[in-house]
Amino acid sequence: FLKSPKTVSIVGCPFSGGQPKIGVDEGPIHLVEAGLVNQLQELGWNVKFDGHHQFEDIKYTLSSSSATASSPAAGTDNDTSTTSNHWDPPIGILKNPRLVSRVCEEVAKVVSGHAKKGELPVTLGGDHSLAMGTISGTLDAHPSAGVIWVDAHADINTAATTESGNIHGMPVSFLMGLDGNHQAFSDYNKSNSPSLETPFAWIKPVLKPSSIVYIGLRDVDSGEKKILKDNGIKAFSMHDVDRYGIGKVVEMALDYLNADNTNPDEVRPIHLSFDVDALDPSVAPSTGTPVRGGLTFREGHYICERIWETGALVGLDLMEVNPSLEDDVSVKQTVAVGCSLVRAALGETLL
Ligand code: NNH
Ligand code: MN
Ligand code: MN
Ligand code: MN
Repeated sequence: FLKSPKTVSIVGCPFSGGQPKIGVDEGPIHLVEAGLVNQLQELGWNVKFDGHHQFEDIKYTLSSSSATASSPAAGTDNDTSTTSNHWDPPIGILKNPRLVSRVCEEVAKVVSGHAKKGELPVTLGGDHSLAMGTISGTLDAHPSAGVIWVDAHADINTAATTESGNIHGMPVSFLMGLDGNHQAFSDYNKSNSPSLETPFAWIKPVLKPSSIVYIGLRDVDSGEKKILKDNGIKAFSMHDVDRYGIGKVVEMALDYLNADNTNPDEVRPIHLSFDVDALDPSVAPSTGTPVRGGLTFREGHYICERIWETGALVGLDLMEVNPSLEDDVSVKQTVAVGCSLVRAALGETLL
């Protein structure tokens, strides 16, 4: 399908509602300002980019469709995403559930639309809750696709296990339709005030537990460990990267996904969801939840290069760059690494 370079569509998603720190919504703006579009054109890609997505109208629609829309929004501190709005109160402890749901629903349509035209969607976050949208979109266009999720975190908490209530720690559980969410949302429906919508009802549980492989994990919550185990989900932690080396780990990840391919005659399409916090904080400091002991610059790039080399890449996410964290030098460094990972996944470094 994507043998020779054609068209890449940049899906810029300035969105931070899946976590509490402001600034991650500026990630895509900084990545593009750093010259990413030109850099990809120089690699021979036809690049489609017509500005970042505006999710403001979603906020507006949500707030004005709420029965209590005339009352002022709660809270005035500048930490917009922890300030819950009257039109989007928490469900359990989940923060901004309706906003996150609507934004991801739109992203899913955009990504699927590009992918169905044969383009390669590259989504720039924004926080990792957006992957509910990107992966739904990819699987809509390429139903046999497998996911490689590169992250310090597993992002597979359910409404029953999350300790933070931050939805960027949960997207995989929604994509899989795990039980812990069903229960929480059916409880919510019983007590729901009819003016407020039930979020995440649009998500189809399209991702099988056997269709994802993790690389880089080192900060996994205890509830998540149980979920990974109970569902037999393949995960290569930093311990595995140390033990086998990154080359072997990526081969094992690719072999695992291809062994499970529903169509044994094709190389299985791959969606790569890359959370920049998978990299060591010395390499990518400007991110919301840095964890020591991460991937080196080369290990991160190797993953991208090897996946490019398979010719099977059908979707790419680069998430969680937060240009308002750490000093200017760190921000520049993190943005530059982000651009560099995208270029590596799009064929830059292979001779
Ligand atoms: N596991 C934690 C949570 O659910 C942290 C998730 N943070 C991330 N994930 N940055 O990639 O809140
Ligand atoms: Mn800025
Ligand atoms: Mn993540
Ligand atoms: Mn992470």
